[in-house]
Amino acid sequence: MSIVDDLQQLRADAATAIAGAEDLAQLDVVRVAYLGKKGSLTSVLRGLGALSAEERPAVGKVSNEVRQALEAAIDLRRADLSSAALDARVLAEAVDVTLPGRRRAPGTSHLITRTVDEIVEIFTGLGYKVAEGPDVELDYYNFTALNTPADHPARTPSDTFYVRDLTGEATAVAGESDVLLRTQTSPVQVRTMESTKPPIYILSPGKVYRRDIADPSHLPQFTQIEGLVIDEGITFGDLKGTLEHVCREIFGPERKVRLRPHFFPFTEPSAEVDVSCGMCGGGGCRMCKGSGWLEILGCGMVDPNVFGYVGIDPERYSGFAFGMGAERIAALKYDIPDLRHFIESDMRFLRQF
Ligand code: 2NM
Repeated sequence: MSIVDDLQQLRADAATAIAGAEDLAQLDVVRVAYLGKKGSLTSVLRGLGALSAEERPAVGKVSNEVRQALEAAIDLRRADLSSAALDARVLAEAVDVTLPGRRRAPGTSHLITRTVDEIVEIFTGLGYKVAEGPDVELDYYNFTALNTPADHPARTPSDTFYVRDLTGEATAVAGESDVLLRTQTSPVQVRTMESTKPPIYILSPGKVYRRDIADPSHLPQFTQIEGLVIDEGITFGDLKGTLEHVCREIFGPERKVRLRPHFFPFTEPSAEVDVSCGMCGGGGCRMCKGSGWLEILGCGMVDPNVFGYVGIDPERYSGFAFGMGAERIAALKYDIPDLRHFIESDMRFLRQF
């Protein structure tokens, strides 16, 4: 075998090895094995010294051709493997931009919040201002100034949440307290009458607290909306006209409104207001328990005794007041059979509204 044969054999072997390299690392191993300082080509060329001066140039030429051919083949293979590696990486790291994202349910206002807002807007449209006050109240503002007798059942600890000072720093008699969670928003109106000269046209929405067990028609905490008007010459007719307007705004223009005599300590005369049943149109059904009417609020002319507590002259001024439960209004308007739905945060209920 001549050196030229060796070179041709080496070229063929290297070509096979280059083609067989599966990645850039393997290709580099092949390159070092054939073309490196201690590689096969170098060892073949060591035999060059044994050749005659005539033979040497031809063999040298072939060896250069073999080196160049192998270098070219390696470069070509390297380019192929690099682009294959890039393709594989692109495939592995690919993100499907057409996949839909994870949707977040957008939040909405609670139905009670929206009911309060709606009723507030009806009254602000009539010129009323919104008045607010503390949830933790004094017995004086919640009961006494509202003409509620000392022995009234609503004042007992079984009906009202009293706040006791466990540090003993407050002046309340041991076991008793003049601090409570308001049972109505009327104390806001007492505070307004105390601090503001008539005319007064206010609406006081807010949370109130009563020691009731939650059931379909009672909640221990609910949202009350009370209104108060004090001006010269205010009559029961103004009260009736105002409430008829508001009831039709809330429930729709086709509904009828009626007033029934009632009693409240803070108003005289007092009445309860019914709206005709929207489910049966007044004929009687399960919704209105056969009566054709739904009770929606209490009202009356402010008792002169209340004026006495807040320093308003009953000879010059008269006024009316009313109160309604937002949960009850919403339940009647949207046919919700159980007030407890409003405080349970069950998404299956909340999503309906
Ligand atoms: C009601 C029913 C009737 C009422 C009375 C007063 C005040 F402060 F003027 F005396 N505020 N709210 C009132 C009257 C509330 O709720 C069912």
